[in-house]
Amino acid sequence: MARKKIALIGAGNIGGTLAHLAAQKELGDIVLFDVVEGVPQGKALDLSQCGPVEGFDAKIIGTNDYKDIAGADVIIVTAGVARKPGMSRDDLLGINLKVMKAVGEGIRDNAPDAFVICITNPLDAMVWALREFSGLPANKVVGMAGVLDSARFSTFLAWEFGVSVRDVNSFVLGGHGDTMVPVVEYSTVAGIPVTDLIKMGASTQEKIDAIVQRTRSGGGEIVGLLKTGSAFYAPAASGIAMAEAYLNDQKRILPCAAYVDGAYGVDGLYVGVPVVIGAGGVEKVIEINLDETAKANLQVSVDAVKELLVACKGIDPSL
Ligand code: TXD
Repeated sequence: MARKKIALIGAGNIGGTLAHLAAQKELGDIVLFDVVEGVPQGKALDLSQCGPVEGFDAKIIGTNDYKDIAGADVIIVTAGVARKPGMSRDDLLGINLKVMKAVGEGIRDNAPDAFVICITNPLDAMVWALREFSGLPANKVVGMAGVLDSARFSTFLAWEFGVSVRDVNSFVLGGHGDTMVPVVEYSTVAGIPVTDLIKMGASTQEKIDAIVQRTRSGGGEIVGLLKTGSAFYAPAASGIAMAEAYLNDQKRILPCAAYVDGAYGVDGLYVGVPVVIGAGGVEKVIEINLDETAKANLQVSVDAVKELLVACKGIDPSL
């Protein structure tokens, strides 16, 4: 059986980390693409030389030519500009929209059968634009945000309860931004809802509220510390989890920015919801019952995404 092919568009911090993780897990051969000459080639060479030490066989090449992504099974897009301190995700809109146009056309012309995972910010608008520009079916284009946001939520919950992160399962809905909706009712520790743990005295409502807030601004906290860029280890790990779910037909239920038409009262928008990812791409959007507060919060998030799309259409009338 031929090896799978993973194309990574953008060879920056996340792109390089994605390449390393994909190689370590031997998900397939890897093509690292960037517009900057030398960087993808240099990173590919460096990463290839990890092979003998770490014991992986993946072939890794760097390129500036879209033709090299031909036949890719999975494409992960991180191309664009990352947030600098003081810059909101939305400030990135104009710059990264142009990038999505070039990337979408590159995918359309060279690898239209791929499963495409978008990571570039502002995520909910960029994944929508990438779908539009590439023309791929909506179930084959998905955005990574929820896996990362819920990983952040789970990390903070595990610290609060003093338990292993493996026993925490947390739930985040909505857009990737300050309006995201961490849902405490559906977040559990070893199956016990966090709301019950508060009643049992293991934490307080105030502490959990603070964790929800820290999760919402989790990206900004790291930008503020790094000063020269944004988070990349956990974003890359999250993108790889989604790629593995597709490549290995795992039917994993992951919170992703997926195309929602009908569920949650959303009509034709990319928004963060739990979905099943398997060999068919996004195979199903899972609609859960939300209480009134979560519903209202989700609506705020949906409205924020809608505003971004209006702004995108203003910038590029072809959308
Ligand atoms: O949860 C999430 N979705 C995110 C999103 C979490 C963290 C960071 N997130 C966003 O990912 C971030 O705001 C950025 O928009 C992307 C990529 O972040 P990264 O940290 O990898 O940024 P870098 O290191 O600046 O890398 C971007 C690369 C860089 O090498 C550029 O030369 C390249 O993108 N680039 C391009 N590649 C291909 N084609 C075009 N047009 C292009 N323009 C820039």
